[in-house]
Amino acid sequence: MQMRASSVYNLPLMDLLFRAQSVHRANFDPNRIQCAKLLSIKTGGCPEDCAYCAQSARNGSQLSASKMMEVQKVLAEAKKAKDAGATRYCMGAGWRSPKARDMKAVIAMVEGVKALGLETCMTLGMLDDAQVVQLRAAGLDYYNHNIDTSESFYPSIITTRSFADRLETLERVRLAGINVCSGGIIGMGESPEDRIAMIQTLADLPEPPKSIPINMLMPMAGTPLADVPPLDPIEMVRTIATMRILAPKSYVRLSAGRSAMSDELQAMCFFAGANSIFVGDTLLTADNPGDSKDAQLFARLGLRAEVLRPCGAAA
Ligand code: SAM
Ligand code: DTB
Ligand code: SF4
Repeated sequence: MQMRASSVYNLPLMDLLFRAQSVHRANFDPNRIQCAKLLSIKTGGCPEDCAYCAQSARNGSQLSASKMMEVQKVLAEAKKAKDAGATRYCMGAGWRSPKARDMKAVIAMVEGVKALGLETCMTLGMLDDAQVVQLRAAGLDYYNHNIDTSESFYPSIITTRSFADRLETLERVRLAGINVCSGGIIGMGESPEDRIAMIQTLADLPEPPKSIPINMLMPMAGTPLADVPPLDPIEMVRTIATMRILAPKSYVRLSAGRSAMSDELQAMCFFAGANSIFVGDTLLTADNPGDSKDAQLFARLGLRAEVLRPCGAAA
């Protein structure tokens, strides 16, 4: 029977966790975590008004806009990430959408990172029909484009593009044969019903995204959400557990926000079914715990990093 997020999210926590961990074990090795590395290939100066984001030119954050990184520099960073144990390399740009003139370098990055034996992911904003075809032809494995929150809360967070725009790009990506990576952010002042609706929307896509990042808001100085009161961390655990139950075969990523989380909270998130993290000491612009802290965390919890089989399928 297909579960509804609304019938699961508010279960007594022990019941929710037991269900989520049972679903998780039926589909994944519960002691393996996928390690992805992020790189901002073009930072800041973004014309969108996403209230959480340090890269929006409309927000008062101090971030100055950079040019797109050179391909060779990106590949050198990707090689370092591979040597440190990452299996997926995610490249992000502070764009509303890529310009035609940007595509040549973007494609060279996909091809080069893939040639290193890493899975590739890009997050570049909205894509048109020609761009999804170009990215597919380059061999892009995943495209990240988050729905971010519920349809009804979305206009309180972003006004420069609509929820429907986001869904449209996701559908283009899917139809082009690129794996969809899509999730959202919690802790932006949304209600539990908004979190439930976001989870349900993701689960009800033509197929659930294969990769689902769940971000805890990292309040960025100068943004409209800089002073939002912190969310009860148990809501993060509930969000992950519910997402795991509704998308049993997807990677659910405990994404932004780990630098403010205790080992114990992260352990609960893994028990709830999170099986992917971003490694390294920076995300796009914000802090992340870094490799030595994560090595200690993995040792404490008996977790191991996932490795890729030669064919590219996750072990
Ligand atoms: N510009 C592209 C876009 O918006 O799709 C790609 C980059 S954008 C920074 C990628 C995602 O990072 C956003 O959709 C959002 O979910 C997440 N994100 C950005 N700032 C964040 C913050 N302060 N805390 C948590 N997540 C954040
Ligand atoms: C996603 O869902 N989270 C990542 C990735 N996809 C691109 C980005 C997190 C950004 C956190 C804030 C920053 O680094 O500026
Ligand atoms: Fe731009 Fe993406 Fe940040 Fe929104 S989330 S302001 S689109 S970089």
